[in-house]
Amino acid sequence: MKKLLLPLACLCAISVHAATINGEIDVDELPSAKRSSNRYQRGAAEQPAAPPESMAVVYLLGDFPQAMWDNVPKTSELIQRGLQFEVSVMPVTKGAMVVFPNEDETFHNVFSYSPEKSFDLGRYRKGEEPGTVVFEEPGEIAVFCEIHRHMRSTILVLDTPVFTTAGTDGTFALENVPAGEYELVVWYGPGKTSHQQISVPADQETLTVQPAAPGE
Ligand SMILES: [Cu+2]
Repeated sequence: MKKLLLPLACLCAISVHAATINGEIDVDELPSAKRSSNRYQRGAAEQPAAPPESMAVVYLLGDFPQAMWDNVPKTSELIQRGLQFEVSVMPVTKGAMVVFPNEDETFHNVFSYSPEKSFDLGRYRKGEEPGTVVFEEPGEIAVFCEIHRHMRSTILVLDTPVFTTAGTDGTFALENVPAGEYELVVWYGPGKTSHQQISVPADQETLTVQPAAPGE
């Protein structure tokens, strides 16, 4: 009987000893989103919606069981609506496919020149088949629209299954983190991150961390 239980020991440890990591990032470090909408051409027939709020992404680097990699979403959507990308940043795990639906009556043409993944989806509008891209390499993928120069977003391709987007108040929670040693990374905006080592003890259900300032 004891032998039969052994293969499950690892999975049991994850569910029993997984912790939630709470924290709050400094929202004053987030870039202002206001600047981009001012660039929209005057007299244009359609005015863009407010740009998406700047958001921080929080993630852990370390060793994770295969089951955690297997459980991350394989597909995400970055919607274009109101002549804006719906979010300022979208974190995905490497290998994920991103679909780019256009919910506007007008055409968009999403593209990126980022070295980890460059692409050009061509023009399509609401109701047409959206373009898709699979992101295999971790990196910070700057995404634009060829037609509307104010439109911008970032796809953050991560080498980890453990990540979250902080709320607009800066708070975040990383859930189901197995005990272990990790690097906690906060992404505040393009090229702006903080890094720190954290330790998740096996006997703790919640852990509160104070994220380092960007550049550390
Ligand atoms: Cu566009």
